Amino acid sequence: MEKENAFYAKLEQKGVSRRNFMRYCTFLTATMGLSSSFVPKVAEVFAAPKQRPPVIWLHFAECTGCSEAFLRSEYPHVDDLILDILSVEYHETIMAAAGHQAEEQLKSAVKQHKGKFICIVEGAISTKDNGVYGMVGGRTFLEIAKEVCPQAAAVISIGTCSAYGGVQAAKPNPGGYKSVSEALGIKTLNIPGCPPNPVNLIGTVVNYLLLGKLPALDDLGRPSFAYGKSIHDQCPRRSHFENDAFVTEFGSEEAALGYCLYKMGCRGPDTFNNCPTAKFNAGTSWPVEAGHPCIGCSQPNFWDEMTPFYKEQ
Ligand code: FSX
Ligand code: SF4
Ligand code: F3S
Repeated sequence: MEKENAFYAKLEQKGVSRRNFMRYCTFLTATMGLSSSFVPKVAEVFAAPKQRPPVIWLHFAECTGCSEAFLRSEYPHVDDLILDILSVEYHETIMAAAGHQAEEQLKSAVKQHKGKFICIVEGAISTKDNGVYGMVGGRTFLEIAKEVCPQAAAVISIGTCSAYGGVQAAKPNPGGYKSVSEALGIKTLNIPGCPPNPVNLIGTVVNYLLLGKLPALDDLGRPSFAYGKSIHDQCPRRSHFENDAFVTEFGSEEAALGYCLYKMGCRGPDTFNNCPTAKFNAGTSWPVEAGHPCIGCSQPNFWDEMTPFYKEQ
């Protein structure tokens, strides 16, 4: 109880009321596909954590948009999230250490938490010519990943680059870039999206802390709670041409269809993610709601297969 009170006092100090925090937990619980009876338990994971799994977060070839999206998650403030439910041992973007000191930190964290840490990987890995086209601190991404990932309890590939290769693996792919799973020949839990929605990573971690296991995955290694439906199946614009009332309102089926972005090249029918319900920026909006067609950023090979963007396929 004391722990919980301290947590809520800390949130209040940051301007997050208990009511807003509970609203966030309700949203997170629904996103995870759990019934509302789990809301208090989800809140407890944050307010009175029983364990803080060590996390080692690696950066390879990417734009850091995945970390940026995560660091901008609205509730709870990321420092609470990181400090209270995870023990982040290594993360190049937010750690104080740099240079050799950072290299040392990685080595000692892996040694200390061998077999117990969650390895979150951002970015793709160069495999051509022994991976020489992508290096950190004089070592190739491939070498670092081969050393660190097999020692983790679980490897989470965050972002389309890490999950499927992303822009680095787009044709002609001169560096022989591959996803973490392909480059190492291991199974990873994939949270694609360029960038992915932070709530899908948080939902995955909370699922692990709450139920003691990772969430159910589909055949592309994605948590089904987030990637089980296509964008199109959940899109509010869809109703405009499928709903007779809207067709009447717009005057004709064609006019109602104009409200849908399919003719602007929307790839929503071929893309699986929960953007229409999870949204971005604290639930403000998502691409199609903002008037931009979905470009398929959560799908494997989207740079090759979904392009040219803005053209009906
Ligand atoms: Fe890739 Fe993440 Fe796209 Fe960027 O680091 S999924 S390029 S948003 O940032 O890996
Ligand atoms: Fe489907 Fe895109 Fe049209 Fe929405 S805007 S209904 S996702 S094609
Ligand atoms: Fe990406 Fe399409 Fe969602 S472009 S962010 S999967 S709407």
